[in-house]
Amino acid sequence: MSANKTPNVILVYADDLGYGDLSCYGGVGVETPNVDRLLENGIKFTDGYSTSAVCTPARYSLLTGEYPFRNPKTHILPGDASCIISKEKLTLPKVFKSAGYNTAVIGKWHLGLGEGNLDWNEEITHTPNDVGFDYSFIFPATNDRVPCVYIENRRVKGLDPDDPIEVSYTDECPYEDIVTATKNPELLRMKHSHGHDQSVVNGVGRIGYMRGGRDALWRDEDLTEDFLHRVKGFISANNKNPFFIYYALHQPHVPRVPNPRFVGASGLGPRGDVIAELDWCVGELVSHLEAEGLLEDTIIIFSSDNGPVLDDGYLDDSPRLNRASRHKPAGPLRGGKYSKFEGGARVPLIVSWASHIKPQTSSALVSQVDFVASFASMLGVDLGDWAPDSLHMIDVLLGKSHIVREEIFAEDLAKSHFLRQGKWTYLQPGEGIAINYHTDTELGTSLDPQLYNMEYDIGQRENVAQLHMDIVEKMDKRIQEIKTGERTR
Ligand code: NG6
Ligand code: CA
Repeated sequence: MSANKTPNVILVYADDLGYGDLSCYGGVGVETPNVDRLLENGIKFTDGYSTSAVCTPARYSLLTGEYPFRNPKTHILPGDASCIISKEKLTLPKVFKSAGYNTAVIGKWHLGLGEGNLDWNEEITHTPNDVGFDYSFIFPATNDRVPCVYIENRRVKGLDPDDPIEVSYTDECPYEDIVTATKNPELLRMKHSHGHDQSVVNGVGRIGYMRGGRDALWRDEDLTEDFLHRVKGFISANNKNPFFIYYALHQPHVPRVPNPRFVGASGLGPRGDVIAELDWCVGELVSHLEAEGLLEDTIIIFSSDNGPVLDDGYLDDSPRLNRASRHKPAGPLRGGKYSKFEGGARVPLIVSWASHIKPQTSSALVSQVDFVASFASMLGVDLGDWAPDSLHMIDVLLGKSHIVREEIFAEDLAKSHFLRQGKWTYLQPGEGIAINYHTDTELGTSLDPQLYNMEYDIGQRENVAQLHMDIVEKMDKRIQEIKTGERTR
């Protein structure tokens, strides 16, 4: 790479991939050779975090550099929610754009579209294209929420105007003429365990009701190829100028419906098979960059939005098969998706840059909220007052410095927080259920304060709060300070 050329950046962001789901993170019973290979020129962060144990808030922080609590709309959004990133806000793609990059988001969005009462048959006025992406090819929310269509830039892709789409998230189905999982369970090829009993699309029950748009529906089996194809196309079209791609994979989120080529690939059932599919995508991405002569000019970041879950609402046999093979999606961590324990927001994080980074492991505390400020500092972009929680950590991310974040601050599904400072992790006390019996997740909720020493208790088994009330008080005060302050940067 010539000295004055800025590197391309591709952020590969998995959905619900756990700390124990990659072989390079010591995952038992999984093989992810392509992700592992990123480490031949990459850093494996052992203490990397998103800001939330669920998707929308984690992605909000990733793209805006602010903690989710600053925007009260950062909950798991329905498929017809308005866009929660305002148009004027500085975002990660805007940082790249102002440095001359072309930017794209391809994959899962889940940050809302439009400005309320969205008409899916018209141009959409508030899309990723309004918050910094030159090109977008997304599905609106999750692969288990309607509408099951792609949005390319401002329009539903492949929509027949004579078969308009309607979407509803009311409790009762407002359309008499559609198939629902409750009415027509015989049409399901994958049964639900909880929720997912509304519209049936492609033989799978979903959250929300939709009618029409038949030509525009995606097939779960094709999502991977459809996204990968666009990623490759965007790379090829931009091989002469710098680009940023937010490649938001849908795996291994439910419903787990791999392409037939990956059925049975893992021995762990559909969840393992879609992880094999995800790994294949990373291999394809790297090969394509190589073929375009761009691998050495491209930083690849690999991470996940939140921790893992086995039964997230469909009976795909994941709990039994994972137990049988002793695969633990969260590895040594306690809890998982939705949880305030480490399994919720501590995720795999790899930064790879061929011929620039030597293989290494880092235990630096790093948060995805820092990507905005880190790339701004790499590119000389002034943040002004935006991205109030994002720290300049580019040298840590590229393995050139060990001056690290002093604290990690993240939330669970219920928006209760945990704070990590050095070896200590403190979980705020609060009301609520301790275990989600649907997903079989320990949520970390307790009326008692919890303090864990991460140096010898990564599995958070021994609450030592009573032995260190001074630390508990100090950390609790710090959480209040963060929540009442305007910024942490
Ligand atoms: C939950 C869904 C779950 C998943 C999650 C969002 C039910 C019973 N559960 O409400 O399946 O879609 O929302 O996941 O409907 S996330 O990764 O996008 O945060
Ligand atoms: Ca997720």
